[in-house]
Amino acid sequence: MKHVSTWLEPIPKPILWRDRAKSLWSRPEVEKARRRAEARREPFSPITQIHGRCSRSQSKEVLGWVLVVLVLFPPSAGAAPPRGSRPNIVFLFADDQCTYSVGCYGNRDVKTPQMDKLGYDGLIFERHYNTTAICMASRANVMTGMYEYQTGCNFTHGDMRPDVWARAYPVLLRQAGYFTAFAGKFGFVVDGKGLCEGDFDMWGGGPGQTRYQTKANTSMAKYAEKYPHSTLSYGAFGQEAIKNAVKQQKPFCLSISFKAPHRPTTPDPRFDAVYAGKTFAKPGNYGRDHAEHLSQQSKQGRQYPRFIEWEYDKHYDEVMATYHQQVYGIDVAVGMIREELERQGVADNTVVIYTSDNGFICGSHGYGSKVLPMEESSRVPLMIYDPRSHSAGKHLRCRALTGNIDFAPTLLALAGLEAPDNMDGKSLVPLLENPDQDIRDHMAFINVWGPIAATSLTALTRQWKYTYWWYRGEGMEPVEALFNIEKDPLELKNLAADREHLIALEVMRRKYDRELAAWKERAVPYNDYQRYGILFDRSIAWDKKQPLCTKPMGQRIIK
Ligand SMILES: [Ca+2]
Repeated sequence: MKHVSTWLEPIPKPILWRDRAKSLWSRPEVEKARRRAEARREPFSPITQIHGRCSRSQSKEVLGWVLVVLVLFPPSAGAAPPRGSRPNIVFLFADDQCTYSVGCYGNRDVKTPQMDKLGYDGLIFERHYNTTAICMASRANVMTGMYEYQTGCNFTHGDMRPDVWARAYPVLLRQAGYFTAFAGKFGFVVDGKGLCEGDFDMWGGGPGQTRYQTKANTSMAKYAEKYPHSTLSYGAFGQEAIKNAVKQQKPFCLSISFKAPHRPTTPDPRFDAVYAGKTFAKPGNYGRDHAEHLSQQSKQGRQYPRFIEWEYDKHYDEVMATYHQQVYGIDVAVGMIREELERQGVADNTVVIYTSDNGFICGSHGYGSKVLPMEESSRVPLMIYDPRSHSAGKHLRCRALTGNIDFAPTLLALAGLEAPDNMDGKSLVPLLENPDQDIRDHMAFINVWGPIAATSLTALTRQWKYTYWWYRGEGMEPVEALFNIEKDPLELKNLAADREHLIALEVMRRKYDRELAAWKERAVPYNDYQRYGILFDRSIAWDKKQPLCTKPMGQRIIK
């Protein structure tokens, strides 16, 4: 395979001797000394710190190169502007990207060198979920730190209210002095404000699904000549935003929401060679043979027919090649952004987060698409690199249960701000220091989109996943699903009827009830979030639920 840079416009590189000096600075003994000094909260001087830890010749070599760099690049020319202890934040967000599209999550068939590097530089999260696995609702979760029943925002339910947006992370960070930039699919509108362009210092966002053709995205059109496909145009936007923020000497929060790999499949043709003719290993739960133990309710939505409609059954390799090719484009854009952080001298003070708004089912259990609670749909990649943290560079993985509601509190914590009381999520910053701990016992996964029979609430813990499929009718009866995700991540065995797991079942029922109680207590009184407090209740009889099922769900255009 060709190296990534062969497909890209040449990016200016530092000249060779500067690279050499940088490589000396990154030697393990120098890095170790730097970390020791950091732990003691002392300024780091490589000249004094490495003395006695490297050989005399190594020390002289380092000193020589340091002097050369200092003469030709005096600190005022390329150094990061003073910004106290507040880091910059880069939040990178894919659309419909599952964990098995990323190499560092174990798929050897895919090429994601930049995503892998980000994960290995930082921390890879193994149990990260979107609390709702569909575009609009998930984006509202991320921005506000709240479950869907508090954002009041999803397709078929309604737009976001201005008072909810007023406590979203971009607003709060800008109020705190951050330079804020956004590009890509905003994903929702705020009543009376639309896309909220005026709440950002730099804007490359667009309405609806946005377009794969860069020139069709009005706010991004200036990048179209060089990057006609939108994915790399977002890399270029990110580079410009970083340069602008550095010029203004402000800490910055750059949020980019890529359109890829959302269907309709439209990969950048410059990457056509990456997966041409490739055969992909199918997941261990691929196909309808692995669907018999899943509820009939979960088969009422469009996910079940899409296994065939989207040809996972007959043309798996071709479908996956274009899917992974779109992810490859994002990977290149991630590299463009990280290179710019280095060029501007701010990489050491910038936290980079990479994740997706929902996962994607590509033939697992004979389904396609998203929305449902199954792992391929609800669980997504999450890599966070905070170069100042103890987990950085140690190739660590975190198994704590985390969710998309955690981003807003995390970004605020990074900026030294307290999360408002309305937020349901928790800061992930403690995990960056100690990935072995937990930040919560359980969390909810929500689906109130699609046919009402397929709606459901799920309780998650680090080990277990419990879903109550409440709907009765058309030959269906309410049914429970219990999966041991730690031992059975492919969800091949529903343990709800297994006598050996009665205790686990009962424990998860209680956690489910607690999540539902929170729903009833906190759900907004508008946009149709109240009735699910009754429909999802395990103790309420069907005859009380049935009248609530006749109410139609909204008529919005669904994507
Ligand atoms: Ca999505």
